[in-house]
Order: sequence, then C-alpha cells, then structure tokens
Amino acid sequence: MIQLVGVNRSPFTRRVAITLRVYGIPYQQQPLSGFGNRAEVRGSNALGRIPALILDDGEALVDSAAIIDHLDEMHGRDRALIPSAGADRRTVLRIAALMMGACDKGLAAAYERNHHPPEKVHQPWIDDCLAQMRHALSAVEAMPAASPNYLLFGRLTHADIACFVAERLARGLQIDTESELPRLRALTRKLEDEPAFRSTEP
Ligand SMILES: N[C@@H](CCC(=O)N[C@@H](CS)C(=O)NCC(=O)O)C(=O)O
Repeated sequence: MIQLVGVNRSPFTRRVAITLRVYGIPYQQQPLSGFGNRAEVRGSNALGRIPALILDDGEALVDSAAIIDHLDEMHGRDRALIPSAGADRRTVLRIAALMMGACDKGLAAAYERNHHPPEKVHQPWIDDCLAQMRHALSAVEAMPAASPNYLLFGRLTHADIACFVAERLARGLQIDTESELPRLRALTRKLEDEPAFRSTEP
C-alpha cells in the first residue's frame, strides 16, 4: 500500500493527506517528523524533509507539489482537484503556490524562533517572514468571491486545500486570522467539517 511519510502537523504533509482522502486512495502513514526523525526520513527523501510518498513499487516521490501532481494523474486529470488546462488551471496553481509559499515563510519564522539559541534569534527576520506570509494570505482574502462555499468554480480545488493548511499555520503563529482574514477563516471553518479535513487533523 502507498506510504505517506510525515506528520500532519506539517502543512505540506497535511495537504497531501487531505488530497489522498478526497481521492479515496488507500494509504498508510509513517508519522515521522523532518527534525525529530531525520535519519529515517532520509530513507525516502535524501533532503530529510517531509512529506515523501512511497508508491507500491518502492518509488519515492518528494516535495508536496510533485506528489500532488502524481495523485492527480492517478485519480485522472479530468476528475482532479484542478482543471486540466488553461486559465482556470493557472489560477489554482497560482493560489496554491502563494499559499504553500506562505507556509514556507511561516516555517522560516518558526525555525528562527525554535532552532536558534535565544540570543541569536533575529526578530526583524521573523517579522519580515510573517509580513510576507500575511501579504500572500491577504491577496487571496481580497480575491472576488466566486462561490459561497469554495474559493473557485463552486467546487473543492487544490486552492482551497492550500488555503486551509496555510490559514491553520498562520493561526498557530499567532496571526489573528479571525480579524485579519475573515473570509479565509470562514472557508477553513467550513472545510474543517468535511471528512477529508476532519480525519487528517493532527
Ligand atoms: N517544498 C517542500 C517543503 C517541505 C517542508 O518544508 N517540510 C518541513 C516540514 S513542514 C520539513 O521537513 N522540514 C525539515 C527541514 O527542512 O529540515 C514541500 O512542498 O514538500
């Protein structure tokens, strides 16, 4: 069976886990952390990062975007959580890239705090990372509403999942999404009730 390497605390891993659930692809999860289980993680990703996805034949995929691309192919491009071509596809890719980039910036801020001795933590760098994260989230918040329940096209797409994991990380980093990003917060509240999201809660 397909193995997902990583803990759902990681927004990148959770994004993959949610997609696996939405597509109904059976998998087992190896709840390893990029920092705490580095040696084991290297067995499937030489970079020592989560997530990795190990396919039935042992092939290991790394990086959440590449993994999602493969899951779309497995599920069928015509049924995937992203249009197969054109401007609509580019819109989903743009939002997902902004949101996963926001996660990168949020994690960079967290790493500065958690992986440096207190006297070496550079607060202006943390502030800069969080400002970039906020800007990306605010850009999506300001997009005209296309449908009441989802960001685009009246259906769940990778854009919603990416927003979900980014908003959750932002909240964990003490960004007050309730007041700063009310639309995104309302979206994630709604998604929290859907089985693929609920069942992957860390
Ligand atoms: N671009 C990668 C980012 C993955 C990533 O940053 N994973 C974090 C956990 S959320 C990690 O393993 N960090 C440990 C490290 O960078 O050494 C992806 O999309 O999969």
